[in-house]
Amino acid sequence: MMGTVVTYERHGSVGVIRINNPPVNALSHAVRYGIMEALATASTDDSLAVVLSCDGRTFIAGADITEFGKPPQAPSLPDLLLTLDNHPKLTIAAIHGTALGGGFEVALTCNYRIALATGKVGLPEVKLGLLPGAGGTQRTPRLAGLPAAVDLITSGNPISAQRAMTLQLVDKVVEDSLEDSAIAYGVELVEQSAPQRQASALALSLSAEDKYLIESMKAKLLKKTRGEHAPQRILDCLIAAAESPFESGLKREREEFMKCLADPQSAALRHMFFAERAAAKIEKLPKDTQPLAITSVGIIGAGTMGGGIAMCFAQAGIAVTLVDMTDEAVKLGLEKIAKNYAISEKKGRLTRAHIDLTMANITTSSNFDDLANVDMVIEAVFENLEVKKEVFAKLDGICKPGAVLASNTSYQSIDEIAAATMRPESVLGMHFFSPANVMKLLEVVKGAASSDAVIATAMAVGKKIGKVSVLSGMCYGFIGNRMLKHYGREAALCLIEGSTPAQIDSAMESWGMAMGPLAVSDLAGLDIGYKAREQLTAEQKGDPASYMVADRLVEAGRLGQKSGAGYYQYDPETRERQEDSAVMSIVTAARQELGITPRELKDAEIVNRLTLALANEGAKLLQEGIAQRASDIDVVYCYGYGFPRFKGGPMHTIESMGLDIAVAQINEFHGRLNPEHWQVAPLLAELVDNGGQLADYHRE
Ligand code: T1G
Repeated sequence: MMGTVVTYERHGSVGVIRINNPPVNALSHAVRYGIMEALATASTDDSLAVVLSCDGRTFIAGADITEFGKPPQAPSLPDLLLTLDNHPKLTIAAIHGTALGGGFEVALTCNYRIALATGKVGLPEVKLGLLPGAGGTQRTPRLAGLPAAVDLITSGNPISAQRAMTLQLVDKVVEDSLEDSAIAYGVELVEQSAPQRQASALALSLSAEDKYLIESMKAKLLKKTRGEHAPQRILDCLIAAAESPFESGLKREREEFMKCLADPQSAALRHMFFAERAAAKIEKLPKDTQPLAITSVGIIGAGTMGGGIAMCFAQAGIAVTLVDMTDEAVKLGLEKIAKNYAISEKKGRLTRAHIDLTMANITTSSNFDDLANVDMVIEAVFENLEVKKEVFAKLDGICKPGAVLASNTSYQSIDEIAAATMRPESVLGMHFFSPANVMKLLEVVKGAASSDAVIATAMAVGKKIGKVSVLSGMCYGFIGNRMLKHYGREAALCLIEGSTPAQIDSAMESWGMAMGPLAVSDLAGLDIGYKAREQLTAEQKGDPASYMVADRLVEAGRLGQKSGAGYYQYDPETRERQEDSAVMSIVTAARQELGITPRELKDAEIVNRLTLALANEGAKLLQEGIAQRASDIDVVYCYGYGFPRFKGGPMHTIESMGLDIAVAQINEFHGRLNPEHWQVAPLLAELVDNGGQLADYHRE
């Protein structure tokens, strides 16, 4: 009757509508159609109550995101929920796994909700640039009150079944036998002549404090989300829920939902949802490749990076041996980790019990021999190739056969490091981003000899420690830092051509970057680039205009935040950045030395140059096979470099702009700026010529 995705069967006086649409029971057209049919059957048979439950690992986890942008197919979810809301029988949702988005909206439309204790509920639409478009903004506040609804819907984070019950969003929580319990619950409710409670019929008013809460949330979210539209629209829907009858609130919600669906920000965020999942897939890796089991890890180097990496593994329950050259160095490293955790505890992010458990996973040593039996070693020592080669040669003689030897290097050649060992197949890069215990990106860098199993292992262990792993081929700077060089070059050139640090950074931050490029340089330390340039020839350094100011700042002792001043002056207490006239004196002197007459630059030129410099280099990486797919590059930039997810990453940005427009702009830069910097990536030219898309490009 309803095909295989939805079945209906009777259990005594209770009808059970069961959904089986793996992997997450998304509300595809077939599912919506099947539920509608099952409700029709249940409305005329002699059942007294109807249970809605799901097979597999979770209750409905939302609308089918793959259907967005395609022609709608009846019944729509709102139509289905209108039928459900007015169904003649008592309806009960049986929740397990993660009842999310449209799935939770289905449950909220049922008269009652019973959940497995391990179950979670949530309305994560905001993470897709959307809002609950099937009554969620109208029913949630009626059941749980406005403050809880504001938090649940604007954060998009799931809550436990227990918490949901406290908020009146779930009526009963059971430890097991969910479907049987739901059937028994139905019988019990019928016997008690329980009312067919409709959330839509509940009254809601807007108190003065609720109104204040919503207004203050509008301001807070505008700042926090850097201009995302969905959170603002959600708050408007919640006000409508409190100020108007259900039907008109529902109508307003639909209008705001359709605006979100058409918004480029949502297209970008939905792109990122699938991009993050695609990044985990390694093309050409045999399907039966088994990752090695990693239960113990050695970290070499107890500095900032090594300590942060150690925290990632310890928090995932993996035994860590933190090694450095001296006991003193290791002791300092451990103290820094403990201090980091104390700050998290003070902020209420972690409990002392959790911290003690995590710290118990970390042992320390100043003797490499203690790494003889670990499954994996991650080297995080000084960024010098010779030092790294010595470390790997030593590890090669100590670690057990089959141990994975990874380097956290940002630039150095994995192949040269691997050649220092007798096991190059076990060597690869695992490039973390500072602070390693916070930043989600992990670049897994494949050496020429890295085996499939070792690559699969690094990708899997990355996921286990909560990272988003992206595979990179071997080139100087891998994916992220190779592109960053061009981004930084354009920022430096905009400065010396006539702009100021404040204009460049505020232009990029207003556009959506978490932090402007010059402020980022100050954070990382200007001396790092300075030291790297010292090892290069004049030719390798490129156009002096692209680094003269940075050099002059370092030579003036302005290393960035670490010295209290760089491109900006930093308040010693708040670390707030302030413009500093001394910097513009240095810039003016450099302009004179180079014979550059300053001109006015518009913010749009700054944004275009920096974003197109990234995407153009990204297209070269893609064509060289360093990145597997364009969306991997977007994942690298959104998870490792503060690129706004609501722009979808550099490659999605130019795809949305139109590759023909992007190429025309690059050609305009080629004609007006330094032509060596603005050579259109051959792949972009090819795609414009044949009308192709970056999203469809796969290197043969
Ligand atoms: N639609 C289509 N496919 C989905 C999907 C969805 N909603 N959710 C997951 N998938 C796919 C996913 O792409 C992957 O595919 C596989 O399922 C496993 O997912 C009207 C408008 C549920 C917590 O935002 O948060 O309802 O890669 O790898 O880590 O108001 O998936 O295997 O081919 O993530 O165990 C709202 C999104 C939609 C939930 C499971 N719902 N999903 O996590 O597995 S909008 C969401 C998740 C909406 C209504 C609005 C997670 C998960 P493949 P996975 P997981």
